[in-house]
Amino acid sequence: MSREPRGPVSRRRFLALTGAAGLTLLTGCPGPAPSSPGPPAPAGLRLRAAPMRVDLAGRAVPTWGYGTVPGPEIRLRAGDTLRVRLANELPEGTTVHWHGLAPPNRMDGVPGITQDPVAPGAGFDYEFRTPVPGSFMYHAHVGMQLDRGLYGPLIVEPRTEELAYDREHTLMLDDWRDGLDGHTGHADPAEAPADDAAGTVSFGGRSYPLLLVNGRPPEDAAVVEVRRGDRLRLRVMNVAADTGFRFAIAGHRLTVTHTDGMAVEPVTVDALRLGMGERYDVLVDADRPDGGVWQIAVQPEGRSGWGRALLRYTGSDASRAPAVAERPAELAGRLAEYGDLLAREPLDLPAGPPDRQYDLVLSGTEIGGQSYPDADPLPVAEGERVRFTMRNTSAKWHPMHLHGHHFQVLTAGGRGPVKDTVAVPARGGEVTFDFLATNPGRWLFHCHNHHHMEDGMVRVVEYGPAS
Ligand SMILES: [Cu+2]
Repeated sequence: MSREPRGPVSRRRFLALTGAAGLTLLTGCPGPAPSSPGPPAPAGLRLRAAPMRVDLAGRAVPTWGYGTVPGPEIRLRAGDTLRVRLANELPEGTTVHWHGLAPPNRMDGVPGITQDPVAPGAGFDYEFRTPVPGSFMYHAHVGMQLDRGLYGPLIVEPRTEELAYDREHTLMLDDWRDGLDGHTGHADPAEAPADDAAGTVSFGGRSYPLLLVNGRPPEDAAVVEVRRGDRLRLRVMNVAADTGFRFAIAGHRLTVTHTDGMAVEPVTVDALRLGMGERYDVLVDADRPDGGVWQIAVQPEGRSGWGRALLRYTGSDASRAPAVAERPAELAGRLAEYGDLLAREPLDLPAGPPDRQYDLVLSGTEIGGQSYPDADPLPVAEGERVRFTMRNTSAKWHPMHLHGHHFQVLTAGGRGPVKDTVAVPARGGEVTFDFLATNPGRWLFHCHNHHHMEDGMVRVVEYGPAS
């Protein structure tokens, strides 16, 4: 996929590295000045997975994480080589999956498919090039480990940034119960989801006591600081196990520029919907003449609960912050739907019908009538144009994620967004996407509701000879 920059290069943009969610891992380097064109090439990054405590509004609860929740931000430039040494200090095996990236198969971090879990006390060196820029995530991919704190943001910057903005911030949205009730995140049969009322948008059925934004509960919200007149870039990422979110900012609109890291024609809306595993980049103009402190609203779809962060104009009185539970009208405003989004650079797919097509019914425990691990591989051959059509017969939405590839969602006459995770609506909802089979190996295709995944909503796309 060609990534030629279009449009003018920003002069006012700079990298607000210190404003990002976590630390930038820059081993052996003091870090760039804010006006630097980009961070130095990362080398020797280290991720240490270990038991830890996370402070939830003054309550320190035990979890597993990479030192902080979210884990440290990893930031590279397109074409760099990611080198991460995973040190496993957990009492069980673990791996890291690079969500949205297309690494060589052996670096994909999926136990039983591409990699044996890294044993307790052992380490593993992940190393691969990252040619495609975008907003990605990394997370553990063993059992329900992701439901703990084992996740973080991974940003690949383009060599030439085409967007103009003054500062940026990453917001990771999560559902949380680790350490709060002795629960380690495994599905509780007593919480088996009941069917929702028709028309309810629901991605899962479990209850989670807290929703976190950048590891912070609503009572101790993360603050995004802006100056009046700033254009802010937000990278919003849903890393939850069981919760889809509606996202909005009181008093401000959102201009969507990317989905799952891939550029779309800009469209201005009031709210986003993010299934688990999805990311949206938006631009926000901090244009309130009176400044202030504004709710960044994170409302779960189809269930109770509430998360938030705060947008604070520098110098504004923090005591003017909105009440914790104040829900802005923008949540019910215009929503960015897939049909609104046009790929800036559609995938370069061969013309004509697909070489191979799979029609897959999503049931909640099965994909295409089979439940993993009692499931056949889905064969593809290198160079093929492959089509997946998914029809959801269940009462929950399913955010379906394909490892190792970007796909073209076939909305808007084939010019829909290029993504790696796509939410298929409940009760008969259908989504079709095409991808080009260019990354040989065995790749997971699964629901990013980790409970549904554990229940069998997993298939393996397996490269083999052409049929
Ligand atoms: Cu699902």
